[in-house]
Amino acid sequence: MSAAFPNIPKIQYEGPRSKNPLAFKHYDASAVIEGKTLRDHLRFSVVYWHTMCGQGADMFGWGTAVRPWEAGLSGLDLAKARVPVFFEICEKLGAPYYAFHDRDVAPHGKDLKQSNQWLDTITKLLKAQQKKTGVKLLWGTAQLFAHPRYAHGAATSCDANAFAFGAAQVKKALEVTHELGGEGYTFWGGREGYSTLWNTNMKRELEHLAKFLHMAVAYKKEIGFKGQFYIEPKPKEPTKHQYDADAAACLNFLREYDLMDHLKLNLETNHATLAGHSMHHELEVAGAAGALGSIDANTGDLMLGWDTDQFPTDIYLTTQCMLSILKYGGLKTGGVNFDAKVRRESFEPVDLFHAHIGGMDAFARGLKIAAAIRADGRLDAFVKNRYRTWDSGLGKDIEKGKVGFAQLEAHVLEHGDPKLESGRQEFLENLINEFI
Ligand code: XUL
Ligand code: CO
Repeated sequence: MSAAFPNIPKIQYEGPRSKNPLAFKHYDASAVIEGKTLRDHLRFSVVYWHTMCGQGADMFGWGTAVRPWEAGLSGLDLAKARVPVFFEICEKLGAPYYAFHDRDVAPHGKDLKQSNQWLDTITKLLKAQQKKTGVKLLWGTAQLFAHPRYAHGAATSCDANAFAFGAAQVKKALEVTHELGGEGYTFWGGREGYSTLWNTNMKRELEHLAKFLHMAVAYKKEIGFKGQFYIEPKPKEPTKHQYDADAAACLNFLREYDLMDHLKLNLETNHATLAGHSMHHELEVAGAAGALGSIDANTGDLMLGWDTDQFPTDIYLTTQCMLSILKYGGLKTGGVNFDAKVRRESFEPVDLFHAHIGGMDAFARGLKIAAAIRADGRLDAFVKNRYRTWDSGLGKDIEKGKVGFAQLEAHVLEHGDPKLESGRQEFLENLINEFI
Protein backbone atom coordinates (compact mmCIF):
# COMPACT_ATOMS: atom_id res chain seq x y z
CA MET A 1 0.00 0.00 0.00
CA SER A 2 1.30 3.48 -0.81
CA ALA A 3 2.03 5.83 2.02
CA ALA A 4 -0.09 8.79 0.97
CA PHE A 5 -2.15 8.58 4.16
CA PRO A 6 0.13 6.91 6.73
CA ASN A 7 -1.86 8.34 9.65
CA ILE A 8 -5.27 7.33 8.39
CA PRO A 9 -6.28 3.79 9.26
CA LYS A 10 -8.89 1.71 7.50
CA ILE A 11 -12.18 3.38 8.43
CA GLN A 12 -14.17 1.17 10.79
CA TYR A 13 -17.78 1.12 11.88
CA GLU A 14 -17.86 2.29 15.52
CA GLY A 15 -21.58 2.98 15.94
CA PRO A 16 -23.61 6.14 16.61
CA ARG A 17 -21.94 6.89 19.97
CA SER A 18 -18.44 7.11 18.54
CA LYS A 19 -16.78 10.51 18.59
CA ASN A 20 -14.03 9.42 16.22
CA PRO A 21 -14.23 11.59 13.08
CA LEU A 22 -12.45 8.88 11.10
CA ALA A 23 -15.03 6.17 11.83
CA PHE A 24 -18.45 5.29 10.48
CA LYS A 25 -21.30 5.97 12.87
CA HIS A 26 -23.99 4.41 10.67
CA TYR A 27 -22.40 2.59 7.74
CA ASP A 28 -21.91 -0.95 8.96
CA ALA A 29 -21.11 -2.63 5.63
CA SER A 30 -21.97 -6.15 6.73
CA ALA A 31 -25.21 -5.34 8.61
CA VAL A 32 -28.32 -6.69 6.89
CA ILE A 33 -31.44 -4.73 5.98
CA GLU A 34 -34.35 -6.20 4.02
CA GLY A 35 -32.27 -9.32 3.41
CA LYS A 36 -29.23 -7.55 1.93
CA THR A 37 -26.05 -6.10 3.40
CA LEU A 38 -25.59 -2.34 3.48
CA ARG A 39 -22.61 -2.86 1.21
CA ASP A 40 -24.82 -4.49 -1.44
CA HIS A 41 -27.67 -2.01 -1.07
CA LEU A 42 -25.50 1.07 -1.37
CA ARG A 43 -22.71 -0.01 -3.70
CA PHE A 44 -20.66 3.09 -2.83
CA SER A 45 -18.40 4.46 -5.50
CA VAL A 46 -15.62 7.09 -5.39
CA VAL A 47 -15.05 9.31 -8.42
CA TYR A 48 -11.61 9.88 -9.87
CA TRP A 49 -12.27 13.31 -11.34
CA HIS A 50 -13.09 15.12 -8.10
CA THR A 51 -11.29 13.03 -5.53
CA MET A 52 -8.03 12.62 -7.43
CA CYS A 53 -8.00 15.48 -9.92
CA GLY A 54 -9.93 18.21 -8.09
CA GLN A 55 -7.62 21.08 -7.17
CA GLY A 56 -10.12 23.44 -5.56
CA ALA A 57 -9.94 25.99 -8.38
CA ASP A 58 -12.92 28.18 -9.24
CA MET A 59 -13.54 31.01 -11.74
CA PHE A 60 -11.99 33.48 -9.33
CA GLY A 61 -8.93 31.61 -8.20
CA TRP A 62 -6.55 28.78 -8.82
CA GLY A 63 -6.32 25.56 -6.88
CA THR A 64 -5.92 25.39 -3.13
CA ALA A 65 -5.66 21.62 -2.64
CA VAL A 66 -2.58 20.33 -0.82
CA ARG A 67 -1.70 17.00 -2.42
CA PRO A 68 1.81 15.94 -1.38
CA TRP A 69 1.82 12.95 -3.73
CA GLU A 70 1.61 15.35 -6.71
CA ALA A 71 4.67 17.44 -5.80
CA GLY A 72 6.83 18.25 -8.83
CA LEU A 73 4.92 15.90 -11.14
CA SER A 74 3.00 16.61 -14.32
CA GLY A 75 1.56 14.84 -17.35
CA LEU A 76 1.79 11.08 -17.46
CA ASP A 77 4.04 10.93 -14.37
CA LEU A 78 1.39 12.71 -12.33
CA ALA A 79 -1.29 10.42 -13.73
CA LYS A 80 0.76 7.38 -12.70
CA ALA A 81 1.38 8.72 -9.20
CA ARG A 82 -2.31 9.27 -8.58
CA VAL A 83 -3.41 5.69 -9.22
CA PRO A 84 -2.16 3.99 -6.02
CA VAL A 85 -3.24 6.96 -3.91
CA PHE A 86 -6.76 6.75 -5.30
CA PHE A 87 -7.02 3.05 -4.53
CA GLU A 88 -5.64 3.65 -1.05
CA ILE A 89 -8.54 6.05 -0.46
CA CYS A 90 -11.14 3.60 -1.82
CA GLU A 91 -9.69 0.73 0.18
CA LYS A 92 -9.46 2.68 3.43
CA LEU A 93 -13.04 3.85 2.99
CA GLY A 94 -14.19 0.33 2.16
CA ALA A 95 -15.83 1.71 -1.01
CA PRO A 96 -16.35 -1.25 -3.34
CA TYR A 97 -16.49 0.79 -6.58
CA TYR A 98 -15.05 3.74 -8.46
CA ALA A 99 -15.83 5.71 -11.62
CA PHE A 100 -13.66 7.68 -14.02
CA HIS A 101 -13.45 9.66 -17.26
CA ASP A 102 -10.79 8.69 -19.78
CA ARG A 103 -9.09 12.07 -19.42
CA ASP A 104 -9.05 12.17 -15.62
CA VAL A 105 -7.04 9.01 -15.28
CA ALA A 106 -4.71 9.83 -18.19
CA PRO A 107 -3.84 13.21 -19.70
CA HIS A 108 -4.77 14.57 -23.15
CA GLY A 109 -2.04 13.60 -25.61
CA LYS A 110 -1.01 15.67 -28.62
CA ASP A 111 -3.35 13.57 -30.78
CA LEU A 112 -5.76 10.66 -30.40
CA LYS A 113 -3.00 8.10 -30.86
CA GLN A 114 -0.91 9.45 -28.00
CA SER A 115 -3.96 9.92 -25.77
CA ASN A 116 -4.91 6.30 -26.36
CA GLN A 117 -1.38 5.10 -25.61
CA TRP A 118 -1.31 7.01 -22.35
CA LEU A 119 -4.73 5.67 -21.46
CA ASP A 120 -3.46 2.14 -22.10
CA THR A 121 -0.51 2.78 -19.79
CA ILE A 122 -2.79 3.93 -16.99
CA THR A 123 -5.34 1.19 -17.64
CA LYS A 124 -2.67 -1.38 -16.81
CA LEU A 125 -2.04 0.35 -13.48
CA LEU A 126 -5.76 0.60 -12.74
CA LYS A 127 -6.18 -3.07 -13.49
CA ALA A 128 -3.33 -4.05 -11.19
CA GLN A 129 -4.75 -1.90 -8.38
CA GLN A 130 -8.25 -3.33 -8.88
CA LYS A 131 -6.77 -6.77 -8.52
CA LYS A 132 -4.75 -5.83 -5.45
CA THR A 133 -7.52 -4.02 -3.58
CA GLY A 134 -10.68 -5.72 -4.86
CA VAL A 135 -12.15 -2.31 -5.75
CA LYS A 136 -14.25 -2.59 -8.93
CA LEU A 137 -15.23 -0.23 -11.70
CA LEU A 138 -18.85 0.94 -11.43
CA TRP A 139 -18.76 2.83 -14.71
CA GLY A 140 -16.43 4.53 -17.10
CA THR A 141 -17.08 7.55 -19.28
CA ALA A 142 -15.37 9.80 -21.79
CA GLN A 143 -14.65 13.45 -21.20
CA LEU A 144 -16.08 15.18 -24.27
CA PHE A 145 -16.25 18.70 -22.92
CA ALA A 146 -12.92 20.12 -21.70
CA HIS A 147 -10.89 20.26 -24.92
CA PRO A 148 -11.41 23.25 -27.29
CA ARG A 149 -12.40 20.84 -30.09
CA TYR A 150 -15.67 20.33 -28.22
CA ALA A 151 -16.50 24.03 -28.03
CA HIS A 152 -19.70 23.34 -30.01
CA GLY A 153 -20.31 19.98 -28.35
CA ALA A 154 -19.29 16.48 -29.43
CA ALA A 155 -22.23 14.34 -30.61
CA THR A 156 -24.23 17.53 -31.19
CA SER A 157 -21.43 19.58 -32.72
CA CYS A 158 -22.13 21.56 -35.90
CA ASP A 159 -18.86 20.03 -37.16
CA ALA A 160 -18.91 16.36 -38.21
CA ASN A 161 -15.18 16.11 -37.48
CA ALA A 162 -15.74 16.94 -33.82
CA PHE A 163 -18.50 14.30 -33.76
CA ALA A 164 -15.98 11.81 -35.17
CA PHE A 165 -13.40 12.69 -32.53
CA GLY A 166 -15.98 12.21 -29.79
CA ALA A 167 -16.97 8.86 -31.25
CA ALA A 168 -13.34 7.74 -31.41
CA GLN A 169 -12.88 8.73 -27.77
CA VAL A 170 -16.00 6.84 -26.67
CA LYS A 171 -14.89 3.80 -28.68
CA LYS A 172 -11.65 3.71 -26.71
CA ALA A 173 -13.35 4.48 -23.39
CA LEU A 174 -15.74 1.57 -23.98
CA GLU A 175 -12.82 -0.74 -24.69
CA VAL A 176 -11.03 0.35 -21.54
CA THR A 177 -14.19 0.08 -19.42
CA HIS A 178 -14.70 -3.43 -20.79
CA GLU A 179 -11.07 -4.34 -20.15
CA LEU A 180 -11.43 -3.21 -16.52
CA GLY A 181 -14.61 -5.23 -16.00
CA GLY A 182 -16.76 -2.09 -15.65
CA GLU A 183 -20.36 -2.75 -14.66
CA GLY A 184 -21.62 0.21 -16.64
CA TYR A 185 -20.84 3.14 -18.90
CA THR A 186 -22.26 6.65 -18.54
CA PHE A 187 -23.07 9.23 -21.17
CA TRP A 188 -23.29 12.71 -19.76
CA GLY A 189 -24.03 15.46 -22.26
CA GLY A 190 -20.96 17.55 -21.47
CA ARG A 191 -21.51 20.29 -24.00
CA GLU A 192 -24.43 18.61 -25.78
CA GLY A 193 -26.75 21.60 -25.80
CA TYR A 194 -26.74 25.15 -27.08
CA SER A 195 -25.86 28.63 -25.96
CA THR A 196 -27.99 30.42 -28.54
CA LEU A 197 -30.73 29.18 -30.84
CA TRP A 198 -29.68 31.76 -33.46
CA ASN A 199 -26.89 29.43 -34.58
CA THR A 200 -28.49 26.08 -33.74
CA ASN A 201 -30.32 23.43 -35.76
CA MET A 202 -31.88 21.63 -32.82
CA LYS A 203 -33.57 18.85 -34.77
CA ARG A 204 -30.34 17.93 -36.52
CA GLU A 205 -28.32 18.02 -33.30
CA LEU A 206 -30.79 15.72 -31.52
CA GLU A 207 -30.72 13.29 -34.43
CA HIS A 208 -26.94 13.28 -34.32
CA LEU A 209 -26.95 12.59 -30.58
CA ALA A 210 -29.25 9.61 -31.19
CA LYS A 211 -26.98 8.38 -34.00
CA PHE A 212 -24.00 8.64 -31.69
CA LEU A 213 -25.72 6.56 -29.00
CA HIS A 214 -26.87 3.95 -31.53
CA MET A 215 -23.27 3.63 -32.72
CA ALA A 216 -22.20 3.13 -29.10
CA VAL A 217 -24.86 0.42 -28.68
CA ALA A 218 -23.59 -1.30 -31.83
CA TYR A 219 -19.97 -1.09 -30.71
CA LYS A 220 -20.83 -2.38 -27.25
CA LYS A 221 -22.30 -5.45 -28.90
CA GLU A 222 -19.33 -5.80 -31.22
CA ILE A 223 -16.83 -5.96 -28.36
CA GLY A 224 -19.08 -8.04 -26.12
CA PHE A 225 -19.35 -5.44 -23.36
CA LYS A 226 -22.27 -6.45 -21.13
CA GLY A 227 -22.31 -3.44 -18.80
CA GLN A 228 -25.33 -1.18 -18.43
CA PHE A 229 -25.43 2.09 -20.40
CA TYR A 230 -26.63 5.19 -18.55
CA ILE A 231 -27.54 8.69 -19.59
CA GLU A 232 -27.12 11.41 -16.96
CA PRO A 233 -29.61 14.30 -17.01
CA LYS A 234 -28.48 17.88 -16.38
CA PRO A 235 -30.38 21.01 -17.45
CA LYS A 236 -27.62 23.59 -17.83
CA GLU A 237 -23.93 24.17 -17.23
CA PRO A 238 -21.84 24.45 -19.25
CA THR A 239 -24.41 25.24 -21.95
CA LYS A 240 -27.52 27.31 -21.34
CA HIS A 241 -29.71 24.39 -22.30
CA GLN A 242 -28.47 20.82 -22.26
CA TYR A 243 -30.51 18.38 -24.37
CA ASP A 244 -30.53 15.77 -21.58
CA ALA A 245 -32.16 18.36 -19.29
CA ASP A 246 -33.96 16.14 -16.78
CA ALA A 247 -35.25 12.61 -16.35
CA ALA A 248 -38.42 13.28 -18.34
CA ALA A 249 -36.50 14.92 -21.21
CA CYS A 250 -34.06 11.99 -21.32
CA LEU A 251 -36.86 9.44 -21.33
CA ASN A 252 -38.64 11.28 -24.10
CA PHE A 253 -35.43 11.41 -26.12
CA LEU A 254 -34.71 7.71 -25.57
CA ARG A 255 -38.25 6.77 -26.59
CA GLU A 256 -38.27 9.00 -29.65
CA TYR A 257 -35.05 7.52 -30.95
CA ASP A 258 -35.69 3.91 -30.00
CA LEU A 259 -33.03 3.74 -27.29
CA MET A 260 -35.16 2.77 -24.26
CA ASP A 261 -33.93 -0.82 -24.26
CA HIS A 262 -30.31 0.28 -24.18
CA LEU A 263 -29.97 3.02 -21.57
CA LYS A 264 -31.11 3.66 -18.03
CA LEU A 265 -30.76 6.92 -16.14
CA ASN A 266 -27.94 7.99 -13.86
CA LEU A 267 -29.55 10.66 -11.70
CA GLU A 268 -27.64 13.36 -9.85
CA THR A 269 -29.10 15.45 -7.02
CA ASN A 270 -27.52 18.77 -7.93
CA HIS A 271 -28.64 18.34 -11.54
CA ALA A 272 -32.18 17.63 -10.36
CA THR A 273 -32.31 20.82 -8.31
CA LEU A 274 -30.82 22.88 -11.16
CA ALA A 275 -33.70 21.54 -13.27
CA GLY A 276 -36.18 22.79 -10.66
CA HIS A 277 -36.91 19.31 -9.36
CA SER A 278 -36.13 17.38 -6.23
CA MET A 279 -33.97 14.27 -6.50
CA HIS A 280 -37.00 12.40 -5.15
CA HIS A 281 -39.02 13.59 -8.17
CA GLU A 282 -36.33 12.50 -10.62
CA LEU A 283 -36.03 9.07 -8.99
CA GLU A 284 -39.79 8.58 -9.21
CA VAL A 285 -39.89 9.67 -12.87
CA ALA A 286 -37.12 7.20 -13.74
CA GLY A 287 -38.47 4.44 -11.49
CA ALA A 288 -41.97 4.65 -12.93
CA ALA A 289 -40.49 4.21 -16.41
CA GLY A 290 -38.41 1.22 -15.35
CA ALA A 291 -35.27 3.23 -16.09
CA LEU A 292 -33.74 3.87 -12.67
CA GLY A 293 -30.12 2.83 -13.10
CA SER A 294 -27.66 4.57 -10.81
CA ILE A 295 -27.22 7.76 -8.81
CA ASP A 296 -24.56 10.43 -8.63
CA ALA A 297 -24.84 11.18 -4.95
CA ASN A 298 -24.21 14.80 -4.09
CA THR A 299 -26.11 17.95 -3.29
CA GLY A 300 -26.18 21.59 -4.32
CA ASP A 301 -26.29 24.61 -2.10
CA LEU A 302 -29.79 26.03 -2.48
CA MET A 303 -28.37 29.53 -1.99
CA LEU A 304 -26.16 29.08 -5.06
CA GLY A 305 -27.46 28.57 -8.59
CA TRP A 306 -24.74 26.34 -9.93
CA ASP A 307 -23.43 22.81 -9.72
CA THR A 308 -21.50 22.90 -6.44
CA ASP A 309 -21.22 19.09 -6.25
CA GLN A 310 -21.18 18.97 -2.45
CA PHE A 311 -21.17 15.77 -0.47
CA PRO A 312 -24.68 14.72 0.61
CA THR A 313 -25.30 15.12 4.34
CA ASP A 314 -29.04 15.86 4.46
CA ILE A 315 -30.89 12.93 6.01
CA TYR A 316 -34.21 13.88 4.39
CA LEU A 317 -32.53 13.74 1.00
CA THR A 318 -30.89 10.36 1.59
CA THR A 319 -34.12 8.97 3.08
CA GLN A 320 -36.07 10.03 -0.01
CA CYS A 321 -33.41 8.56 -2.29
CA MET A 322 -33.43 5.24 -0.47
CA LEU A 323 -37.23 5.09 -0.28
CA SER A 324 -37.43 5.37 -4.06
CA ILE A 325 -34.50 3.04 -4.65
CA LEU A 326 -35.98 0.33 -2.39
CA LYS A 327 -39.42 0.82 -3.94
CA TYR A 328 -38.06 0.16 -7.43
CA GLY A 329 -36.15 -2.95 -6.42
CA GLY A 330 -32.76 -1.52 -5.42
CA LEU A 331 -29.65 -0.62 -7.36
CA LYS A 332 -28.66 -3.50 -9.60
CA THR A 333 -25.77 -2.55 -11.86
CA GLY A 334 -25.75 1.00 -10.47
CA GLY A 335 -24.42 2.45 -7.24
CA VAL A 336 -24.31 5.42 -4.92
CA ASN A 337 -21.54 7.22 -6.76
CA PHE A 338 -20.12 10.26 -4.97
CA ASP A 339 -19.88 12.75 -7.82
CA ALA A 340 -18.92 15.26 -5.16
CA LYS A 341 -15.95 17.39 -4.23
CA VAL A 342 -14.57 18.89 -1.07
CA ARG A 343 -14.91 22.66 -0.71
CA ARG A 344 -12.15 24.94 -1.90
CA GLU A 345 -11.54 25.83 1.73
CA SER A 346 -11.17 22.13 2.67
CA PHE A 347 -7.76 21.75 1.09
CA GLU A 348 -6.10 19.15 3.29
CA PRO A 349 -5.94 15.48 2.25
CA VAL A 350 -7.83 14.35 5.36
CA ASP A 351 -10.86 16.36 4.18
CA LEU A 352 -11.32 13.77 1.42
CA PHE A 353 -11.95 11.20 4.15
CA HIS A 354 -14.29 13.38 6.22
CA ALA A 355 -16.30 14.08 3.07
CA HIS A 356 -16.75 10.46 2.01
CA ILE A 357 -17.36 9.19 5.54
CA GLY A 358 -20.11 11.81 5.93
CA GLY A 359 -21.73 10.88 2.63
CA MET A 360 -21.57 7.16 3.36
CA ASP A 361 -23.02 7.62 6.83
CA ALA A 362 -25.77 9.89 5.50
CA PHE A 363 -26.79 7.23 2.96
CA ALA A 364 -26.59 4.45 5.53
CA ARG A 365 -28.94 6.45 7.76
CA GLY A 366 -31.23 7.15 4.81
CA LEU A 367 -31.35 3.43 4.06
CA LYS A 368 -32.12 2.49 7.67
CA ILE A 369 -34.82 5.15 7.95
CA ALA A 370 -36.36 4.19 4.61
CA ALA A 371 -36.42 0.53 5.62
CA ALA A 372 -38.03 1.44 8.97
CA ILE A 373 -40.72 3.49 7.20
CA ARG A 374 -41.40 0.54 4.89
CA ALA A 375 -41.52 -1.93 7.80
CA ASP A 376 -43.90 0.33 9.73
CA GLY A 377 -46.21 0.29 6.73
CA ARG A 378 -48.34 3.35 7.55
CA LEU A 379 -47.00 5.46 4.68
CA ASP A 380 -47.59 2.72 2.10
CA ALA A 381 -51.00 1.95 3.57
CA PHE A 382 -51.95 5.62 3.38
CA VAL A 383 -51.01 5.89 -0.29
CA LYS A 384 -52.69 2.59 -1.13
CA ASN A 385 -55.87 3.67 0.60
CA ARG A 386 -55.78 7.04 -1.15
CA TYR A 387 -56.19 5.29 -4.49
CA ARG A 388 -58.74 2.71 -3.34
CA THR A 389 -61.47 3.90 -5.75
CA TRP A 390 -59.26 2.49 -8.52
CA ASP A 391 -59.13 -0.98 -6.99
CA SER A 392 -62.69 -2.03 -7.77
CA GLY A 393 -65.84 -0.98 -9.59
CA LEU A 394 -65.58 2.11 -11.76
CA GLY A 395 -61.88 2.82 -11.20
CA LYS A 396 -60.91 -0.76 -12.01
CA ASP A 397 -63.06 -0.67 -15.16
CA ILE A 398 -61.32 2.55 -16.28
CA GLU A 399 -57.87 1.07 -15.69
CA LYS A 400 -58.85 -2.05 -17.59
CA GLY A 401 -60.13 0.04 -20.51
CA LYS A 402 -63.63 -1.35 -20.14
CA VAL A 403 -65.47 1.97 -20.13
CA GLY A 404 -65.47 5.15 -22.23
CA PHE A 405 -66.77 8.69 -21.92
CA ALA A 406 -70.42 7.67 -22.35
CA GLN A 407 -70.36 5.28 -19.37
CA LEU A 408 -68.47 7.83 -17.27
CA GLU A 409 -71.07 10.45 -18.07
CA ALA A 410 -73.81 8.03 -17.05
CA HIS A 411 -71.92 7.36 -13.78
CA VAL A 412 -71.72 11.07 -12.98
CA LEU A 413 -75.37 11.66 -13.81
CA GLU A 414 -76.27 8.92 -11.35
CA HIS A 415 -73.75 9.63 -8.54
CA GLY A 416 -73.05 13.36 -8.79
CA ASP A 417 -69.93 14.92 -7.25
CA PRO A 418 -67.04 12.84 -5.87
CA LYS A 419 -66.60 12.94 -2.08
CA LEU A 420 -62.92 13.86 -1.77
CA GLU A 421 -60.69 13.29 1.26
CA SER A 422 -57.77 15.33 2.58
CA GLY A 423 -54.30 14.69 1.14
CA ARG A 424 -52.97 14.93 4.74
CA GLN A 425 -49.61 16.39 3.77
CA GLU A 426 -48.86 17.70 7.27
CA PHE A 427 -49.92 14.43 8.88
CA LEU A 428 -47.51 12.57 6.56
CA GLU A 429 -44.66 15.03 7.15
CA ASN A 430 -45.09 14.42 10.89
CA LEU A 431 -45.15 10.69 10.28
CA ILE A 432 -41.86 10.83 8.35
CA ASN A 433 -40.34 12.89 11.17
CA GLU A 434 -41.09 10.08 13.61
CA PHE A 435 -38.38 8.13 11.80
CA ILE A 436 -35.76 10.80 11.02
C1 XUL B 1 -21.08 16.93 -14.51
C2 XUL B 1 -21.19 15.55 -14.06
C3 XUL B 1 -20.21 14.61 -14.67
C4 XUL B 1 -20.77 13.27 -14.98
C5 XUL B 1 -19.82 12.38 -15.72
O1 XUL B 1 -21.94 17.78 -13.85
O2 XUL B 1 -21.99 15.21 -13.22
O3 XUL B 1 -19.13 14.53 -13.84
O4 XUL B 1 -21.18 12.62 -13.84
O5 XUL B 1 -19.35 12.96 -16.88
CO1 CO C 1 -22.46 13.36 -12.37
